Amino acid sequence: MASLAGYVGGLKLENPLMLAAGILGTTGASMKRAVLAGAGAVVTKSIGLEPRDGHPGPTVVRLGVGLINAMGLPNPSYRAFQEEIDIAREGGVPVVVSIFGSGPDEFEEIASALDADGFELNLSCPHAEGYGSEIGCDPCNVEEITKAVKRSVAVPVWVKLTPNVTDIKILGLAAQRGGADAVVAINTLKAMAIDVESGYPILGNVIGGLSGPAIKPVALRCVYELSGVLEIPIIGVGGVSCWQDAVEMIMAGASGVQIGTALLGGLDTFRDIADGISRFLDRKGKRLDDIRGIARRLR
Ligand code: RRO
Repeated sequence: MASLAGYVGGLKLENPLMLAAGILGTTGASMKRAVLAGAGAVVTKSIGLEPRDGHPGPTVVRLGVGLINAMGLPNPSYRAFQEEIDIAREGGVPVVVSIFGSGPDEFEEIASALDADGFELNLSCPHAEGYGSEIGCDPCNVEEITKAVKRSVAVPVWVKLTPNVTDIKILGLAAQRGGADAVVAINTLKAMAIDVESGYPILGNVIGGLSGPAIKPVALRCVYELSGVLEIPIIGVGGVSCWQDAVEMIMAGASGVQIGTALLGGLDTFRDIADGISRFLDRKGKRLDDIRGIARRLR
């Protein structure tokens, strides 16, 4: 079967499929499960300066096309997280820590205190006051925060971008100017749901982020647009549920692919998708490098 090994955003991976931030990434044990199931790398839940309970419930609405969450950055604080990273690292694949903060100083403090294989800067959570996309939709912030973290760590730094802007390319270029080793596209799309019997918004926070199959075409478009302007690698994420979705991401220009919501259907998803990609490459007589960005070259 075709090898899927290669470098993604400065990390050597056995395969380009990763656990996306926010799913199963709070404990070392759950991240190790993802590794055993075949993940080439894992990204943790986003970790901040202080412990947070997150938004009031309900925090998740399940829809036919995916789900809307408004978890609200619940996390134990970076001061209580190194042990979980160390347990996850026992799995033998890179562990990338997703971090959030209100500005360059907070990001720097958190990143410089943790020992990890890489950092993913969350500049894109769509529903947290003062964090995520509230600061990450401004390209100056993206550049400054990326620079600050790059100055303080020696491992790869990825920047996760918000799709809730007119032109995601401007944010990607800002991350690149800041020295990012890769961009990750996309975080969830701003969304809501209403209970028609009562008229109440369903989520405790009213507004949340949509993930799952509904957003895959949006994520694919973002990866495609970014690959037209960036020199740094792009990691595609958003609604990837089967090997064809992952191949589409790679054909749009992605070097790596993260999987999140689809894992609610089981961790076998990692091996199913990896096997599907390998068989596809064998059938076509090609390697991963041959198909990366092919949709841009063929148009
Ligand atoms: O915790 C969350 O509510 C959350 C985060 Br940090 C994020 O980046 N994206 C999202 O949809 N939810």
